[in-house]
Amino acid sequence: MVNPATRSQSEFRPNDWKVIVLAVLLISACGKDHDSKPRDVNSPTVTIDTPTTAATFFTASSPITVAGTASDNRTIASVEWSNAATSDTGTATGTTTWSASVALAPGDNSIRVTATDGAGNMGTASITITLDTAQPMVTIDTPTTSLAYDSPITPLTLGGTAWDDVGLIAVYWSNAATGGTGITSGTTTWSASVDLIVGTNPITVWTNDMVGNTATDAIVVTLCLGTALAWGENGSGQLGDGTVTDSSMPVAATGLTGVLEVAAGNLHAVALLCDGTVWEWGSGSSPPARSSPSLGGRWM
Ligand SMILES: [Ca+2]
Ligand SMILES: [Ca+2]
Repeated sequence: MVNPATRSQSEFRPNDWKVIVLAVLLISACGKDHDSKPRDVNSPTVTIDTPTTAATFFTASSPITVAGTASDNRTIASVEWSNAATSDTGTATGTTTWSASVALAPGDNSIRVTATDGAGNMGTASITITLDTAQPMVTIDTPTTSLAYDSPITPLTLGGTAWDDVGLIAVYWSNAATGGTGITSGTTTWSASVDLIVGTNPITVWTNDMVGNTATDAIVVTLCLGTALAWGENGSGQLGDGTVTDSSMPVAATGLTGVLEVAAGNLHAVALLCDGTVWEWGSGSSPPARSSPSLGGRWM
């Protein structure tokens, strides 16, 4: 074959142009392949490290700094955040190491961070940050809402309620007289069985919310375990032991514990219990002539 370049124009044949055009196209295509990179199909990775690497966090203050890192096989173009609770969005400062100041709404804030590479691939990370704005509350309701109570029994069941805007970790109790302390059953409605010693028992109940705010309530419980003892003539049941038999030895009035005070006449007796009730027995009580104590009323 004769080289077209060495032939005269009159010797140029139509197929020679096809050869030249193909050669130009090949050179052009080879040049383009040499300059371009494969398309980036790898998404960035983004992590939240501050305020925690955990999925949830509780705080008492707003705004809060959210920060972390991002990485990509090529480059990170931007890191952006959004807060579903406030509908706020923003661009973080930095890319591979980034941070943002995010305002919070009371309660749960679902925050999403999105890192985008130069090809538009995205990677995301999320955290729920809960803003706790209120102090908790706790009250003792059982056996009384009063500041003091005389108990005829031990252990004594204390109970009450507690509240917080976000959540309570637990409700605790302590008895300064015994050194005893514990966690109650339940939180919003709680109860505890507390051991008492004879005498005064200063008892404190407290609770903590998720960010460490504390509420307390207190009661002083006096344990009285007294009994009523008597001896002598018993013809009217005035000894209260359930018989009408005289006794030269002290006998206990049946069924009475928590006796605070006793008063006696010739043929009858009355007792004030530390729960505030008054019991009577013997002649002249109402109904008359009972040999065992019966409930007569409540001391006012
Ligand atoms: Ca990428
Ligand atoms: Ca709270």
